Amino acid sequence: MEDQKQPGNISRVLVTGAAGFIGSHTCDRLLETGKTVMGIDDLSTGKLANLAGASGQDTFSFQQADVCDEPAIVDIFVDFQPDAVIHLAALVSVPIAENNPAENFRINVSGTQSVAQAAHLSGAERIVFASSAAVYGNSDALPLCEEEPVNPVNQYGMAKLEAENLLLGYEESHGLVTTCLRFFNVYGPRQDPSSPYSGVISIFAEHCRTGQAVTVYGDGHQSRDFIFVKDIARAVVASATNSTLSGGIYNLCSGKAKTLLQLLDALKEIYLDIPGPVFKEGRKGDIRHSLGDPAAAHAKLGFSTSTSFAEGIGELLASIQGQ
Ligand code: UD2
Repeated sequence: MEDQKQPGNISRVLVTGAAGFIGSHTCDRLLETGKTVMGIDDLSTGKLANLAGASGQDTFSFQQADVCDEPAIVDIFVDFQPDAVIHLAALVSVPIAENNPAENFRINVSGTQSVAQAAHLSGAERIVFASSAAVYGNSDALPLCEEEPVNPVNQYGMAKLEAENLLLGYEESHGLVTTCLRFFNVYGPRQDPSSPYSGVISIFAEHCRTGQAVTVYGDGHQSRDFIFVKDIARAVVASATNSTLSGGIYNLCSGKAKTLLQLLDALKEIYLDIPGPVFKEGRKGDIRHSLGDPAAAHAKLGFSTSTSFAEGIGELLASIQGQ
């Protein structure tokens, strides 16, 4: 006999981009909270090694699949019957999106369309989407609250905004409760430092560990609101699995900004002999300052960060020691 879904009981969660940096921490967190999890990933940038902890558990399963392959995705979703979907699969690099707009659109917009349709057809109640602070563009109204007008200045931000609207359309048409979480700059263990397009903290940490000079694009005074990946995973899981929460759009941020030069100073306290940075021209599509207001996520999702910057950096550095 087929399992009957019980509204409001979120026990089965499907995660796209499961083998990625944020996806794998999200799977770990879901499993810690007793959920049955299906991870999908096309393994183009994600790694099975990130799922080493999850894979050993009976309540976890994994399928290699591309979110843009809608028939395959629909089959997987309908077969698994998720109560909630967490959509993290994405092209995550601002400069890669800038240089490959069609690929950015294919993955970040069309891929989201496939996932929304599959979530709808499989009868999922809720979907949580990894949106981005990039939708705000270069606003001076810092810290940014969710009511701030959106004005993306790069292809990546435009695609994330399009995907938000697409999902909110599914909520309107089909009642799929939708939470768009606008991630600020996420860092922590498992963020691949080997790509020049990875997050700046991971790249700088790896360069410092191996004694190489870092490259600073621009003058180094640009600032970011950095948030630790396990804090993000906690917020994502709560948004997906707490059926008393209504959907909406929320910033996930720390509410504190650091410039790249301040980040380097923090690393210099740990790696005393690192060579000075090499300065290069600023990246096309780069935002100057990014700082979020975490008040709405706190008030409506009950979320606040629990990892200080020093603790987060410490955990990241411990994870890359001896690699
Ligand atoms: C990050 C996210 C993006 C999106 C956005 C939200 C990553 C990889 N990107 O984009 O997905 O959520 O935040 O606004 O997590 N930089 C250097 N040297 C380096 C690498 C970077 O100077 O070796 C600079 C870069 O030019 C930028 C800043 O560091 O000014 C941050 O770059 P990033 O790629 O870590 O993140 P961002 O803000 O472009």
